[in-house]
Amino acid sequence: MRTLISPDGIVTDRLPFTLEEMRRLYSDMIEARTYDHKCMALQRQGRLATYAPFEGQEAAQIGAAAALRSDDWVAATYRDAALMWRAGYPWSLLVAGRTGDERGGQPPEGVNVLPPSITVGGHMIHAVGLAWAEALNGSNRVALTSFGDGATSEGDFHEAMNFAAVFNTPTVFLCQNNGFAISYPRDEQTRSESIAMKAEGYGMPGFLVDGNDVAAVLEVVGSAVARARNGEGPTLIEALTYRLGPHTTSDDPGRYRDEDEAEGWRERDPLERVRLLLERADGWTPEWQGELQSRATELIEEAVAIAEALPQPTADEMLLRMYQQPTAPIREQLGEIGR
Ligand SMILES: Cc1ncc(C[n+]2csc(CCOP(=O)(O)OP(=O)(O)O)c2C)c(N)n1
Repeated sequence: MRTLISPDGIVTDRLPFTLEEMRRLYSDMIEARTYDHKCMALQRQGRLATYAPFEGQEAAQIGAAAALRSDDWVAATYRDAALMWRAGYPWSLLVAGRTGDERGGQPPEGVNVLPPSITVGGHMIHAVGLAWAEALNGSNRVALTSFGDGATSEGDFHEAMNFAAVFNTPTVFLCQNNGFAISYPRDEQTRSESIAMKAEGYGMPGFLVDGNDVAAVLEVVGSAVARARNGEGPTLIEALTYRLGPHTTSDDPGRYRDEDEAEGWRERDPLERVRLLLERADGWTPEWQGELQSRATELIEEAVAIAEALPQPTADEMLLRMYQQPTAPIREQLGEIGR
């Protein structure tokens, strides 16, 4: 498993990033965690619908997004807000989406990030299609798709991986193995020793990376992106991490896992190891931490205010987004609400 920074902040190999780059990654992870905590609180106040927290997975998501160019494609899941944000999707739309507002699922012009997939695994084939289209059009954009360990049991995973390998599409498959698919543990999900090793059966490279190490994730995803951009085809990456919180705000993990295990993973916190590294390199002070935290809080509060100030959606905005021509059931629903 590729690791560059140990849990106690020691660099275990030559770090191919500058101190300034590490400070930026740290700042991004603070912003992401602030968003995550805020959304949990908003849901408890009844201001958001179900929310799927990503605490503990910030390094996997921020590191992966940092490896991309701003015009690359991202197809991710309900748990990938940090990845989607770092790739260009505004926090305010992510919040709006979680209130149930369909406009939250409409990325701004020029942002090549698909709305989050709630259907487990369904978006992997979209990423392959996007990557294939880019290759056919002669661009050198790549598509990264992120999914959980549970998604690897879906038929879509097999189709996406096989098609990508056969057609040599510039796709990066990023599996965030966070230990569970709701209550189902990773060891029961597949008899493979690792998810990364499944790559071999498809004829593509597979890598296992410490998903709580932002530098290692950036390095490994960066190499996969470079290969894809260079016409060398797809890669499967397994980022080994842990979901510190519940599956969603409707879940009680105490019913299926030992919370001591979660506590153990807190010691491998992806933010703390970078903080320790920066502190040792004179790149961190409590004052700077305070500034980062206040700035992050300000930005997230602003995003929530934007989302909550959106005027009530019209019937058109709710119902006419999906199809070019409204289907019969949609026409019926429009009729029911008086249009
Ligand atoms: C096709 C499909 N089947 C079942 C579900 C219900 N479901 C939602 S999340 C989830 C578990 C997914 O686990 P994993 O892929 O490991 O991702 P994680 O939630 O751990 O990030 C399931 C079964 C769904 N949304 N879509």
